[in-house]
Amino acid sequence: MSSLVTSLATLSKNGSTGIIEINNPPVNASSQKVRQGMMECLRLVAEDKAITSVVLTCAGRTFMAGADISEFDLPELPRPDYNEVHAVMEALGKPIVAALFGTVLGGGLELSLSCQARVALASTKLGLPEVKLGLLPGSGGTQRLPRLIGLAPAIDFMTAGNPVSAAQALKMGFIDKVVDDGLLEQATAMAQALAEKQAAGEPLRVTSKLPIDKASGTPAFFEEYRNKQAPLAKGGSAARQIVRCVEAACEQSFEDGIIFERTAFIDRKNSADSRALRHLFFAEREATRIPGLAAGMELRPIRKVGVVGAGTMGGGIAMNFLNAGIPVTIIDLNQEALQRGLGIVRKNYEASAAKGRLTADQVTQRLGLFHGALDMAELGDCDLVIEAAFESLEIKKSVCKQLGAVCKPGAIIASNTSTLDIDLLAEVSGRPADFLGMHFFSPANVMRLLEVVRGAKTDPQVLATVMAIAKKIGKSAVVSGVCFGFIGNRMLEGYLREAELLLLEGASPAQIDGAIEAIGMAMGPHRMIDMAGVDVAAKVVIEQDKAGALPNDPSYRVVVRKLNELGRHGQKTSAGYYRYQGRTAIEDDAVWKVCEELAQKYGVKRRDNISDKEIVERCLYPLINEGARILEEGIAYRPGDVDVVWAQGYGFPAYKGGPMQWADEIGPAVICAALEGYGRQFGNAHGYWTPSPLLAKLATQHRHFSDLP
Ligand code: 3H9
Repeated sequence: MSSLVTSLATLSKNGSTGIIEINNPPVNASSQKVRQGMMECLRLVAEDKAITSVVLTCAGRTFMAGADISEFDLPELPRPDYNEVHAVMEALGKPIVAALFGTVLGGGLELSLSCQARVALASTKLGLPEVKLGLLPGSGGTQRLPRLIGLAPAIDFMTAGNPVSAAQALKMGFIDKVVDDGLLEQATAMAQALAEKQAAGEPLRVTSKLPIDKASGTPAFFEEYRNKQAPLAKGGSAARQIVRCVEAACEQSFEDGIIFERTAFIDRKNSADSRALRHLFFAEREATRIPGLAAGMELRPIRKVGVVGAGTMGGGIAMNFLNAGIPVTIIDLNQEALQRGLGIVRKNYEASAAKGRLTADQVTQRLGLFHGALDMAELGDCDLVIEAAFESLEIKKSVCKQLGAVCKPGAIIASNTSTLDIDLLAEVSGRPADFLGMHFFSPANVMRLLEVVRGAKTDPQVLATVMAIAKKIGKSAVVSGVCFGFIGNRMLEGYLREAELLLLEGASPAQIDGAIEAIGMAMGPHRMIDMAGVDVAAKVVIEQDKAGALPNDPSYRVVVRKLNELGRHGQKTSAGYYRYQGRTAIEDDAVWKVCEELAQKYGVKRRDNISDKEIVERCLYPLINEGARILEEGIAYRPGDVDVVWAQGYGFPAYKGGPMQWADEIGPAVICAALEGYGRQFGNAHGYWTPSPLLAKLATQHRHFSDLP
C-alpha cells in the first residue's frame, strides 16, 4: 500500500484500487480544504494508469456529514466548488465506490451520488437534511437523486429532510449494498468488479447521464407537491424550491439543472430564514459549552436515576432515561398514584409500539429498567435524583430535605421546578454543591428543551455531568442562572402582560393569537394558556402576588385570575379564553364580556383600532427586552442560549432563529424606538417600556446581539 497525504484527503493504493480517505474531524464536513484535497487525489488517480478503480471513504466516526455549514456565512462559496469535484469524479472514467458509515448527510450523500455505486454499513443513517437549515441540496442532489429513485420518492425525501436507515436507502434505490462489517474490503471488491466489467466493454454508470422520468413530471404533479409544503411566510420556501429544482431537472439538461439548483441554493443560503436556522444549529451546540469550565473535566458516572413524583411530569422525565437504557426508580408517596404513574408510562410505550415506533422487545426492555417504590430510601443507590413533586415551595422543600438525607455521597440532586428558588432548595437539601435545577418541559418525554439551572454553589463537575447526560438523553440543554422563571418563563411575563392588556383594550383572544401565530409562533398566548391550564397560569401570578413580586399595577394579569375564579381552566374544562368543542377553540362572548367589565373596573379605555402590528410589537418587544436583561445579568451566557430556549421550548419559529436573532434582523434600534414610542403612548409608570441598558447600548452603537463577545 502506498500513501500520499494531501491536506485533509489521503490517497493510498490497494492493488489496482485507489483509496481516497477524507479526514476532517469531527464529522468530515466538506470544507474548502477537503474539496482541494479531493481534487488533488482525483488528479493523481487520473494520472496513475495502474489505478483502475477507486474507493471513497472517510476516517473517524462517520462518512461526510455534509458541506461545512460555517462556509455559508461567507459572501461566496470558496472554490473548488462541490459541483466541480463531482464533475471530475463523473468524468474520471474509472469506477468509484463510496464506502458509507455513520451519518451520511447533505453534501456527503450528494458526493456519494456522483460515484458509480454506494455500499453502506447496516448502522448507517443517510439523509438530505438541508431543508431543516432552510436550504436545498445544492451540490447536485436535486438533479441526481430523482434520476436514481424517481421524482416523487426524491421530493418526499428531500422535503422531509429526515435520515433513513441503510436498509431503507437500499430499498429506495440510492445505495447498492448493505454490509454488516468489512466495509472497506467489500467496497474495494465492488470497485474492482466494476473495473473488470468496464474492461470487458460495459460502460460506467454515470448518475447525471441517467434518464429522468419526464412523463411523471407534469405541471399538475409539481403544483400538487408545491401546495403540500408549508406557506412561504411560514418557512416553506426551501421545500418549495426543492420541488422547483426537481421540476427544472425534468425541463432542462443536467448541466442547466445544476446551474438552476445552484442559483436557488445561493438564494436560500442568503435568506433570513436559513441564516436563522443555521444560527440555531450552532447555538444549540454552543449552549452545551460552559464558560470557564475546564475541557475534559472528569464527570460523575450516572448509572441509575431516581425520580420523585409519579405524575405526568415525573413519568415523562423517567422515560427519557429509560429510552437511553438507564434504569430508573420512581417514587410516589401513595400506592395508587404510583400505580397510576407506572401505568401511564407503560401505556405510552405500548402506544409507540402500536404505531410501529418501538418493537415489543424494546418496550419490554425499557419497562424492565423501570421500578416503582413508596419509600425514598430506595433512592440510596441512584447517581442522579430528580424531584418532580407538586410545584409548591413547602412540598419541594420537604422533598429536597429528604433527598439530602437519603442520597448517597456524590449523587446529584435536581429539582424540576419551573419557578422556585434553586438556591433556597439547594440549602434545604444540605448538599448545595450537589444540587441544581433540571427544568423539563411538558410533555417531558417529547419536548427537547431542558433548562439546567446552576445554583450559586453548584459544583462545576455537577453542572458538566448534567449537561453530558442531557445530551445522552437527546435533550437540548441550556444553562440558566437563578431568577424567577429562569430564562423562558421570565421572558413570558411581559409577553403575557401585554396580551392581557390588549384584551382589556378591546382586542379579542382570537385576534391576538392570530397576529402572533401569523409571525410563526406555534400558538398564540391564549391558546397556549388554555392548553397548559388557566389555573396553572393564574397560580403563578397569585403566588407572585403573595410574595409581593408583582408590579404595582392593579390591572396586571387580571383576566387570567378572573377566568380562573370562574372555573374556566382552559381546554380541560372546555372553557378558558375560548370555549371548546373537543379541541376546537371557539370565540366566546362571555370572555369578551369579562374583559369589558374588567376594563371598566380598572379604567382601561377600549378602542377598535388595535392592529396586528401593534399586537406583535407589544407582545414580543418586551419579551426581547427581558431577554436583553437576562443577558446583562448573566442569567444566560449568550443570546443564542436564549434563542434555543424559545425555539425548543416555547414554539418560537425556528426559521426566525429565536427572539434575539429575530431582534437582530429587525434591528435593536428599531425595537428600542418602538418600546420608547409605546412608553409615550401609554405612559411608563411601571417601567414596562424602558429599554434595558444592553438593548439601549446596542441601539445607540448600531450593533447587534450577535456582536456581543
Ligand atoms: C449541505 O450539505 C449543503 C449542500 O447540499 C450544498 C453545498 C453547496 N458543518 O452535532 P454534533 C460540527 S448543508 C460544520 O455535536 P453529533 C458541530 O457544529 C449540511 N460543522 O455531533 C459540532 O461542532 P462543535 C447538511 C458541523 O454526533 C461537531 O461537528 N448536513 C457540521 O451529535 C459535532 O457535531 C447537516 O445538516 C457541518 N455540516 O451529531 C448535518 N455538522 O464540536 C448537520 C456537524 O464545535 N450535522 N458539525 O460544537 C448534524 O446533524 C450532526 O452534527 C451529526 C453529528 C448528526 C452529523
